[in-house]
Amino acid sequence: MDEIRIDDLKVFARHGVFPEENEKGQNFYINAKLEMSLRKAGLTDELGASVSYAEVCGIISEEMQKHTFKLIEAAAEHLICVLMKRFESIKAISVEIRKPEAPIDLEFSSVSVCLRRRRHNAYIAIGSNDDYPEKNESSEELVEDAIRMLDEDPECRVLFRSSMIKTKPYGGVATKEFINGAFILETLYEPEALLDKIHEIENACGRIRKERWGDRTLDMDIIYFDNEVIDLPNLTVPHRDMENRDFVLAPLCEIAPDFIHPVLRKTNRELLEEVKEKCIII
Ligand code: A4P
Ligand code: MG
Repeated sequence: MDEIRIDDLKVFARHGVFPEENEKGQNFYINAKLEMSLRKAGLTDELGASVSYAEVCGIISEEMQKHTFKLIEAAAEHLICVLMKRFESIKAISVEIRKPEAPIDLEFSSVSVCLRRRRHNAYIAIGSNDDYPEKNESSEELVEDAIRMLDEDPECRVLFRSSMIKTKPYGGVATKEFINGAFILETLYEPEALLDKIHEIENACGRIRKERWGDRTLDMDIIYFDNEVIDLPNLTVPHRDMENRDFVLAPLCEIAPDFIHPVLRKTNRELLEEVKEKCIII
């Protein structure tokens, strides 16, 4: 991947754990690496086909001064989110923040953090078959709320979403009808961090884990994460059993019919055609 690099951009700002750092301020030095295709800019010689490094420097300087973070990790994370939102053509960003005047009573030249984030596409199935009386919200409203909460997260953006369908309960445990759908989420989170985020939103929407496959106010499952195959104790991707569920595959086919299951090597459309037990009712 091509790169635009910015080295040692000097910014006077007030980040730090100690109150005197927030009051007095100090110099920070920032390195940024923007990974993107520069072929078009190289061929056309047009700035519009690239990203203006002057604008990037301006944004970094302004954001570093506008906020006061305790940690340079948080400052770097924030810079990455802002730059990724502003420039859609950037595929990945590394930001290094150096702090040569950090309050350490020993001889050293600098301390620094370096963060790298890249865009991923997560394919999420969403479902609900219970309302949330505490918030006076129906299944339909809970599903909308959850999608909005993810879209509003600085590290996420909903790219495409399916329509919502009503389905009969699958698995023999849940009793009420479901609302089901799917969406493609562009995210800077790595898979486990995305799972944590999803659980946080499920909890905010009144999810109580009583029994597996039972009635629920909100359930979000990571069906695919790019083309990755993940086998961790708390996360299996592609989602196990998704190939047997038309309530997952039908919405997925609306938004990504040709996406290929990285293990079964079949498209969503082919998988849907093979599902035996149909439970879509509308
Ligand atoms: N987990 C592992 N892999 C994943 C993944 N790819 N995405 C772990 C999300 N979570 C994953 O899930 C249990 C644990 O699975 C999580 O803690 C996570 O670490 P859960 O959401 O707490 O419990 P659950 O949903 O009851 O279990 P499970 O096995 O995820 O059930 P499903 O697969 O979500 O199925 N019928 C209709 N018509 N529509 C539905 O939406 N949903 C279910 C639940 C049953 N019947 C349904 C529907
Ligand atoms: Mg689940």
